[in-house]
Amino acid sequence: KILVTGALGQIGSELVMRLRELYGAEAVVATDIRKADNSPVVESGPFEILDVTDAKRMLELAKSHQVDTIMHLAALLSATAEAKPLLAWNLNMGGLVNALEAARELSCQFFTPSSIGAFGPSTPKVQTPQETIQRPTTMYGVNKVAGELLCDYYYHKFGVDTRGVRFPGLISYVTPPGGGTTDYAVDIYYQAILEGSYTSYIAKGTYMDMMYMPDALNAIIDLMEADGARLKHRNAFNVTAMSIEPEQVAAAIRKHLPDFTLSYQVDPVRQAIADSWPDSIDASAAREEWGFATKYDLDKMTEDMLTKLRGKLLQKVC
Ligand code: VAH
Repeated sequence: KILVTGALGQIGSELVMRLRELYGAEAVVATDIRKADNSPVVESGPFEILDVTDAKRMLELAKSHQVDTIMHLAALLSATAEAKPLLAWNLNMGGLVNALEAARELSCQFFTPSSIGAFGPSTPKVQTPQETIQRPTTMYGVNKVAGELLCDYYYHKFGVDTRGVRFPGLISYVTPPGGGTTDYAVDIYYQAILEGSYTSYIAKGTYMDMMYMPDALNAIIDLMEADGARLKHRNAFNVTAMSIEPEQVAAAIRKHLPDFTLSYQVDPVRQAIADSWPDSIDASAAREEWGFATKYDLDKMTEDMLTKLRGKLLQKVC
C-alpha cells in the first residue's frame, strides 16, 4: 500500500490516479491538508486529511493503513517559498523528516522529488552534471539540497530505500502548479486557449528544463520499480525532457493557433530565481541506472496540452 502526501497538488492529483490504475484503488491512500469536493482523487479511493507537519498523525495513518511505500509530495514551491521562507523551511523540512521517520519506523520504500532548483548560480549552467556544486540561493533550493542529503542519510544510516528525482518544470493540464517559477510554461497554454495571447513574467531567452506530466509520472514509477542494486545514486537523479525558453513555446503554440501573441512583463523575483537555475541538465545517470526515457518533446506536448485544454476549458465556457 502507498501513502501519498500532497495528493491534491500538481503532481499528486495525477500520480494518485495513475498508481490506482496500476496497483488498484484501495492500494493508494491519498492525503492532503484539505479535502476537495468532487475530486477524482478523493472519490476514487482512500483519502485522509493530513498536515505533514503533524508527525504523530503521519505515523498513525501510515500504521493504520499498513503502507509499505511513502511518496512525499507535499511542499511549498520556489516562488511561494521565497515569499515565506520560514514557513517554507518548517513545512518543507518538517514534513520531509516526519515522512522519513514514518518510513524508517515502518520500513517503507520512500520517494520525494528534488528539483533543478537544487542548483545555484555557481553550478555549471549547460548540461549540469549529476554530481556537481549545489549552492542554491533560494529557500526552496536550500530545502531541496537539504532534502537530498537527508534522504541519502536515511538510506546510509537506517537502510530506508529512499529514491528521488530532480524534476524540471512540470507541465500539465489537470491541476495547475501553485507558486512555482516555471508555472509560466503552464499558464501560457491556458491563456492561449482562453485569450489567444499571454504576457510572460519570465524573460525571452530564459532557458529552463521542462517535462510533460505523463513523462514525470513514468519517471517516478520506473525509478521506484527499478532494481535497487543497480542504483549508484539515490537522491536525486537529474531528469529532463527539454530545455526551452518562452519564444520556443509560443512558436510551438502558433503551429496550432497562428494568431497567438506573446508579450513580456518580467517579474524580477521569479526572473532572479530562474536565472539562478541551470539552462539544461544532464540526465545520463538516470538513463544508465534505471532506463529513464521520455515520450514528449515540445511539439508533442504542445499538441496534447492544447487538445486537452480545449476540451477542459471551452466545455466550461460554452
Ligand atoms: C517551481 N515547478 O517552479 C517548481 C519546480 C523546477 C521548478 O521546482 O518551483
